[in-house]
Amino acid sequence: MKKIPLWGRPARWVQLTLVAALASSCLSTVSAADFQPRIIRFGYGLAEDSNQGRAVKYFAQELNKLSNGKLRAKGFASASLGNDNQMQNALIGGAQEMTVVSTATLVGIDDAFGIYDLPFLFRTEQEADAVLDGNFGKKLMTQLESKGLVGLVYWENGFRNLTNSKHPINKLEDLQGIKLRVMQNPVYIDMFNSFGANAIPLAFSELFTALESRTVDGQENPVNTIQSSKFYEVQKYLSITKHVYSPWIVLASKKWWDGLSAAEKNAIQQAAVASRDFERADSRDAGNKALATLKLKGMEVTTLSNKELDRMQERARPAVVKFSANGHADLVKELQAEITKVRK
Ligand code: KDG
Repeated sequence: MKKIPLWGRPARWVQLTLVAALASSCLSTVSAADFQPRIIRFGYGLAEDSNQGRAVKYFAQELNKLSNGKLRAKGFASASLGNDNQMQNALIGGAQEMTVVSTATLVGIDDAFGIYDLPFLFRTEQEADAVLDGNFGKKLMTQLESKGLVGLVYWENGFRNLTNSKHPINKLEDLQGIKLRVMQNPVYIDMFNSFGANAIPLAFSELFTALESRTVDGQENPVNTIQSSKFYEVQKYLSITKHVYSPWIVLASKKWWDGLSAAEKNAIQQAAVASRDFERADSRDAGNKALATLKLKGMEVTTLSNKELDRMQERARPAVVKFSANGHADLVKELQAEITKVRK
């Protein structure tokens, strides 16, 4: 029988055993020492049964898995922790850990975020994904850190359309005198006033009541939001304009974030990226079905012609020039160059 030198078999077997023991002890050391049990209050403005709510749930499940159950995100829907601006301030103060808000509501903290509200910027979701997830979108996110916020990923709110309770909107002139709720953001106010509407800035959390009481005649949002917020109950007319592609941004409190371990930050970032991909797919799938549902709910749907959309774009030009002139000329040029690049 062939003599196997003692150093041969035991050494290899011992090596494999040692490696396995070391690996498992390293993993258990990392998971034990580097994940503290934490509850993460994740506030958001839409209903629990919405694309936003489903994505928060998905994020929480992913993070639970990645942290062996130690990092537990709890979703708080329907602005129960406050509206977008109130939640941004709660994060800055360290009173809340996470939120997802419209980038349009960040202009009070960093007015450069108004750039995403310029009309007719993106033509497709794919263009938006490429720019938002690329250097341009990341650069804007990094600027938030000096304000006490950590930008993790962008989600999709979607292309925005008009609804109102007065009459169908088929051309610019139909907007004349319509009291239109807009997000609290100068680009939207200037844009819709230039269309002849009476732009009324209002937090999303107050919108349904304002529509129901006829304080405002109309509003503008993606079809997913129109459906999940049940605006069809108080709005008769839907006009497809896709005048702005609206991102959401997932934020963490920097005060809280700086106290996390590298492993915890990595797990949260991984879960955020996974939730971004889930949310975009879910939003697009739901968006394709929402229009049929809104018609079934009794909304009268019209689609503005390219000629009318060109007129809207021309009429909104002063709003774009004004934003540019407010210290953002280079940023606007940079974004337009990025879009041209991805369009090729
Ligand atoms: O928390 C609600 C926000 O996501 C809100 O900004 C959504 O598009 C929106 C709007 O019209 O306010």
